[in-house]
Order: sequence, then structure tokens, then C-alpha cells
Amino acid sequence: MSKIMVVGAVGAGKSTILAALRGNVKDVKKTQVIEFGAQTVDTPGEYIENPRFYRALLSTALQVDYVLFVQDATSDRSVFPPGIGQLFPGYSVGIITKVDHPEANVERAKGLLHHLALKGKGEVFEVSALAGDGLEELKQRLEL
Ligand SMILES: Nc1nc2c(ncn2[C@@H]2O[C@H](COP(=O)(O)OP(=O)(O)OP(=O)(O)O)[C@@H](O)[C@H]2O)c(=O)[nH]1
Ligand SMILES: [Mg+2]
Repeated sequence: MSKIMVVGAVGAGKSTILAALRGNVKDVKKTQVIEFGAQTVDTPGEYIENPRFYRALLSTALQVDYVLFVQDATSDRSVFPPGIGQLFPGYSVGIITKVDHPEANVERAKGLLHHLALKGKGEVFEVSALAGDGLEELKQRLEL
């Protein structure tokens, strides 16, 4: 069993992905603090959006096997600085979420993740936490 941590913009869908991996997406609330679960670490979007909090994210990442960089497919904005994938300890994986959304643009999201320089094989998964697309594959890949 592995441990995963999610980072990404405010409202990107990080908590909803974790809830979907647990099997229940009801009542997902805005994340206020770093939340430690048995196999998961959820982080508030504000932490990656404000360099002042990078240190907290980096030290927390020491405790996990996989860091999931979450990009909202409906957003044309990246909150990740170039090369950040290499800065984080642990294996990094890109996640494009909300692929079910009518305004989703998966190719644009792929482009936005490109400059992170993800570690390892640079794997990117396309998921919908609400519709369920790609979740089973992600679960298997992350050994959850
Ligand atoms: N259509 C669609 N909406 C989604 C999906 N995942 C999340 N959302 C919506 O996006 C909004 C934000 O989701 P959260 O999971 O709370 O986002 P977050 O990244 O945890 O945000 P912070 O806790 O503020 O950092 C919610 O209204 C979700 O219902 C998805 O796969 N598809
Ligand atoms: Mg959250």
C-alpha cells in the first residue's frame, strides 16, 4: 500500500479525487489545512498558489510515495512553477481532472502540465472524480 499527496490550484478538484478514490464524493468541503488520511494527504490550493507555503508542501511530501499534480481541465491557468516536479521528493504524477465537464480541454491541460518536468516517466492520467473516468486505472497504478 502506498501513500499519495495531492497538490494543485484552489478548486482544481483535489479533495474530490481523494473522495472518489475512497468511493464517496458527497459533502466534499473546501480544504483549510493539510489533512492527513491513512493513505492520503490533502492540501489546500492556497499552499501551491503561495510560494510562502512551498516549504510546508515539500516537507510533507517526504512522507508520501506519490505526489499528484492536479490540473483542472476547465482552467486555462497553471499554478505550478516550471520544473517543480523535480523539486518535490517522491515520484510525481500528473492528473488532469474534470474531463467530464462540457468546458474541459484536455489537450490544453496536458500542455499546462508539461512545464512541470514530472519525475519518473512523466505519467499523466485523465480522470473525472464525478463521472468516474480513469479512477480504477489510477487506483491500480498508485497501488491504493
Ligand atoms: N465536473 C466536475 N466537477 C468537479 C470534478 N471534481 C471536482 N469538481 C468540482 O470542483 C469544485 C472544487 O472541488 P474540490 O475537490 O473541493 O477542489 P480542491 O482542489 O480540493 O480545492 P481546495 O480545497 O480549495 O484547494 C467542486 O465544486 C467539485 O464538485 C470533476 O471531476 N468533474
Ligand atoms: Mg480540497
